Amino acid sequence: MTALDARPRTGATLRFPARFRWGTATAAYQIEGAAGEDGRTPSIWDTFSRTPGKVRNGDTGDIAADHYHRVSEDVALLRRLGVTDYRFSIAWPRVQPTGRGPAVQKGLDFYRRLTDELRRAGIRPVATLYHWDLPQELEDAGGWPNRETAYRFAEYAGIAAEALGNRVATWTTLNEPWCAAFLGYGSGVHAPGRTSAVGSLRAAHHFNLAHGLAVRALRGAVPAAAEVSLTLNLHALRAHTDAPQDLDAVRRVDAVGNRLFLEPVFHGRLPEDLVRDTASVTDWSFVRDGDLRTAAEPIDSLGVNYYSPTAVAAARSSPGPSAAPSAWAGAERHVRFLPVAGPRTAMDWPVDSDGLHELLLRLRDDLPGVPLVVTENGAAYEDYADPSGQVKDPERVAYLHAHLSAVHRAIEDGADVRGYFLWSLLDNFEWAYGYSKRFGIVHVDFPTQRRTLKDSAHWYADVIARGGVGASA
Ligand code: IFM
Repeated sequence: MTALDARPRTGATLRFPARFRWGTATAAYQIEGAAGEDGRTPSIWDTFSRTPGKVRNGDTGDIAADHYHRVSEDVALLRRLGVTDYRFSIAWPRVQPTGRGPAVQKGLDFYRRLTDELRRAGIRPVATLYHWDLPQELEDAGGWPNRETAYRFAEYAGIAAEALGNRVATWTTLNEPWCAAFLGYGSGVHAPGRTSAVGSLRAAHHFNLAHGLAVRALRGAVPAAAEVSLTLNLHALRAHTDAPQDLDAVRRVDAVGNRLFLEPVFHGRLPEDLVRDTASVTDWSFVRDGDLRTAAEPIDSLGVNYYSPTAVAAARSSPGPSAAPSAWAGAERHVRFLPVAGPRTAMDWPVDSDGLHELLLRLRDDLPGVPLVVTENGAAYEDYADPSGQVKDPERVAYLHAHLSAVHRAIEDGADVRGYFLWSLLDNFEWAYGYSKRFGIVHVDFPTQRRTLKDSAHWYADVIARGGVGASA
């Protein structure tokens, strides 16, 4: 019997378990604004977005969706949606501006206010400690390739836990460490924009270490009922053919894109094949005794972010030296990334909900007993308010319907999926794309900061109210 069989069926054709968590997700730098207020100092994204040519249109998160000044309005939106949970991130440079030493109370007060308002609205606060905004001072001291950053992170986790421990229901240590390590320190398309294969591998290891240290700090400070988690953007991989070379290309991408995080965190070991694949770059001597045990501190659930699958084939010719900065240490000279067929979002990402189902079933098989939560899923489209003030986004509704149906199918197939967080509540600062991409189910008119519920927001509110989706969107 799956979790679905026990519940009464009403309205929705595909009904989710009764205690399923319905949420939306955001991140501090993408929505808060108030970049220089109340003691906040620059993060690597403030610096990066001010560096000419790094972010489209020279956009920055200085004002973003001005959430810092609009908490009540935004919690009211969440209440209208009827979400059970809200996932947000805490800005490290707002709470501990230099990444060292005592906390800034005004920074903590903001999150006290937010979590109090959420709790008054009956919404569970789900806080992420790191969604990419490293205090610039720590980057200047070496950033994530420097082991010391992991210890700084654990200290910050302890500060946040002491201050907010009785308010936050679920703590997530890191959001998408693959992106932070490999886009930030490998390909350099994200902050801090460094391009070093060994730097990206060191950063990844220090993220795993920081995660484990933070889990310990959290467990020591938050009530036993609070959940502790980690969110990964796992890659749903498809081999071009069953030829051994294509399967080996998938293995390499899987090693650096997925198993570099899954194996330390759930099994306390490094993927041995990745260590071999990267032997010309590093001997991994930055991994010290005990690190992998620390990374494997038990957690209560795994957060999974999914947008689209990744298709991989073997490189066409035998690998020569690669000059281009890459996010795929150990794989870069051996693989080709292929387009996936089908409709595309405004990010040019393929719409393919089977990838989410495949990923959840893989985790069901690889991590038995680990509850899963889809902590991000959603799509960007070219949205605008029409003359009547409505924002019609049928493609997003279709995307969400397909992906929620895929989650439902995964639960029917035995995956222990406990919740779904839609990315994103609000249109926001989409990193290197600036404000040119809109992921929100609430439209933000940035010059006026006026919020308008898109059709998808009304649709999602209906899904939550009915506890599931219909057979079609
Ligand atoms: O906006 C991002 C988010 O910050 C992390 N996950 C992917 C989203 C869409 O690109």
